[in-house]
Amino acid sequence: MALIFHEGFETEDWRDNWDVAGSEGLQWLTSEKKHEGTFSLFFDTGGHAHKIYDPPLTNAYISYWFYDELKSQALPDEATLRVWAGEHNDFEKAFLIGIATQGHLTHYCYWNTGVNWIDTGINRTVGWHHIEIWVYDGKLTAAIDNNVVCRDYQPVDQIKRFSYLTSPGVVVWWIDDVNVYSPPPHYPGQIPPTPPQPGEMPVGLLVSAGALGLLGLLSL
Ligand SMILES: [Ca+2]
Repeated sequence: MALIFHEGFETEDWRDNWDVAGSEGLQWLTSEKKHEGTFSLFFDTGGHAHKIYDPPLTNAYISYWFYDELKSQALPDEATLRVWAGEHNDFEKAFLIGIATQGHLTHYCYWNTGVNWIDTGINRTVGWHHIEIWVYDGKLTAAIDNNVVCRDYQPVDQIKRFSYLTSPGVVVWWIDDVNVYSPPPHYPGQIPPTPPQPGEMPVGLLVSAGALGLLGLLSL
């Protein structure tokens, strides 16, 4: 496994690592909420940030945390993480996950173009929630709070871009501790490596920590 990107939103130069084109001033660091460290990134309505991978990632894992304050309006729109393959505006090859009042007001949802918003059945609650997305073997699997909600979704076979977006007039949210690995440190259903926050640790230390975790399991 290799950690290829980490963002804890602890310094103002976070913008150097992201593209916020078109929504400058709609997201900012705040200590009001944080998953780790002192700050998280607050997204006001209409906020947007994304990363581009060229060439696209074909064997990768995205992990991040978001804070849901449960305030939303019953509008046909959403706050989402959008994971894209193909071209940037190709909804045929996009996967979206998060808060989607169009899909369900009190559950988290994911979206794909074939069936539109899908209710995960997982209750929205106030606090931090963990999203994990794997793209490997030409398909996508996603989990919320350790529950796999979408498995082996095939229209998304690579990550060309991933985005955070809050649609105008809908909801706000906070994001923290974004990690991108390629290849993934573990796969759906496998026990995650320890420690769970790779932070600024060198890859060599991560491997050692994972090996120690495995040894710990074997000794049980
Ligand atoms: Ca942080």
